[in-house]
Amino acid sequence: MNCVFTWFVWCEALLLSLLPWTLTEAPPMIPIAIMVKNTLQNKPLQTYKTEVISGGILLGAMTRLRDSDAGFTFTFSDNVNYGPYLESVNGVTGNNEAHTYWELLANVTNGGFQRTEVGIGCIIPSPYQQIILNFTVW
Ligand code: B12
Ligand SMILES: *[C@@H]1O[C@H](CO)[C@@H](O)[C@H](O)[C@H]1NC(C)=O
Ligand SMILES: *[C@@H]1O[C@H](CO)[C@@H](O)[C@H](O)[C@H]1NC(C)=O
Repeated sequence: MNCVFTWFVWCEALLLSLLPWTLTEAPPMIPIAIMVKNTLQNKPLQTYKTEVISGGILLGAMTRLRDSDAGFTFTFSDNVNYGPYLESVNGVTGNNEAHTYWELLANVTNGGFQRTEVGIGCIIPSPYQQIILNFTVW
């Protein structure tokens, strides 16, 4: 058999065995937690254990969670520059006059919770990452 061809077949087999889902089927789901925090209105912390597709965006996990029977709801608007802006969570809407908004935080390695540098359309959660949707003021 042609040497280059043999090499190619071997490499493809190796690739498929290392990353079994990349070329063949949908990637696995990874567990994450979405926490809804609203101390401004003295609401209890709510924690939703859910899943995101591996490499997928937080918005996808939030949409699946909303479509499940977990009782989680949210709305967003489309910003031309930065994508989806989270407007409301579980019926509570940010308000420009009151200077309230839904802040996004995530736990980072050895660093506790930090504000994310991007919005819900760009956050790609890591396995078991905890995301806080925090109703706060600016
Ligand atoms: C002020 C400001 C805010 C204010 C807006 C208050 C208001 N209604 O005026 C508040 C505090 C609410 C805010 C929130 C967030 N922000 Co902000 N914000 C800014 C800032 C400093 C100025 C925006 C502005 O007034 N522009 C001038 C006006 C005339 O233009 P505009 O297009 O109308 O501005 C609107 C958008 O910028 C929008 N907006 C603001 N932040 C964000 C973030 C996202 C993801 C989206 C979709 C829209 C959006 O609100 C503005 C008013 O409507 C910019 C940085 C900059 N210097 O531009 C960051 C900036 C836009 N924000 C950023 C981020 C990451 C966030 C948060 C995700 C932070 C967090 N982890 O919680 C949250 C949004 C969460 C959510 N609910 O979706 C990033 C976006 C980067 C990206 N590629 O996604 C920027 C670029 C700062 C940075 N470099 O990190 N923000
Ligand atoms: C966030 O916290 C969870 C639970 O403690 C942990 O399993 C996960 O590795 C953390 N994620 C990061 C990025 O530190
Ligand atoms: C969440 O919002 C509250 C109320 O504004 C604020 O005190 C707190 O620092 C924010 N961040 C976290 C991680 O709770």
